[in-house]
Amino acid sequence: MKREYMAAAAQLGPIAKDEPRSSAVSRMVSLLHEAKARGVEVVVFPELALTTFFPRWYTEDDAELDAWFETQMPNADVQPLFDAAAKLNVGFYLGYAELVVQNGKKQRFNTSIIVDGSGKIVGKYRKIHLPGHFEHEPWRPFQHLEKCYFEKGDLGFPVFDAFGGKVGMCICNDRRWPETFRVMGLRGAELVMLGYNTPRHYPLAPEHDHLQDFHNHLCMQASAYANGCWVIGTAKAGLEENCDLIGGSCIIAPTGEIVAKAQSVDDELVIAKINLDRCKELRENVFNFSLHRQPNEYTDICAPKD
Ligand code: CDT
Repeated sequence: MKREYMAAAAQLGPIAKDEPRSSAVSRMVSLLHEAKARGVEVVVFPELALTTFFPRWYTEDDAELDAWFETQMPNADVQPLFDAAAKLNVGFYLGYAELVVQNGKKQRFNTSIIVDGSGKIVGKYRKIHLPGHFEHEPWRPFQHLEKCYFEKGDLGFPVFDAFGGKVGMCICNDRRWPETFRVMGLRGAELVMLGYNTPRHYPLAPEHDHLQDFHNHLCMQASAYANGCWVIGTAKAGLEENCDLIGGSCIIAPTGEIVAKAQSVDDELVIAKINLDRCKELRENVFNFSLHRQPNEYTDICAPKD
């Protein structure tokens, strides 16, 4: 695949609690068709894109929880998305809740995959920075139970050969941590794809609510620049089950500039032409890692947690 092409953040508006996966998938298939019609070859869907953001509700019922998870990928509900990708030759990133049995143990992850233009899965990532809380906290207006429902990802931050270059993935809260991008940057990432579900209201520091859009772009722009990579960040946005999710899906150049941004908090394609060779503007100059980095001075960063 060539190194310059049209890419898109495929933002989704709210997904209702009772909205079936078939409906979310059909909305995404429509976006894939629109992408093709507009010359786009790669699209990025949000985190947990097949369902509502279920960690906002507490349950102790395993069966109720498991119903939000996928045990196979693709499966019958998601197959139309894979079929459309192959028919249209449009690749995609997709976030979903993954349930696996590994080493005889049931494990739940917040996962994303890269699917190429032939409909084949070519990369998988499991979210490492899980935000929120472990226990039911009824004082909150809505729960954020990612720490309770998911395990920390066990795949590290891999970088894949895909879409004409080196592609990495992360998921939502990961984008706030510079280490996420630096590890992928060190592995040569030229494009980082990520999906997010970010409530406007942060119950622990509500005085920051008005800064949610700023912080969203701040962390992605800074990390794109400091690692000389493209970033495509895609929201699930809008008023979902009474929880206001920010939008702001965007495509960010290696210079840190936002080159395309969502205008709505609904289903919307945010499109820009990306050229992976532009990463060199940073990586061969101000962020020439081998010339300028001083890792001996950074050892505290990798000290184990206490
Ligand atoms: N999905 C996700 O990771 N959301 C978090 C919300 C803030 S922490 C409760 C985020 O970093 O956007």
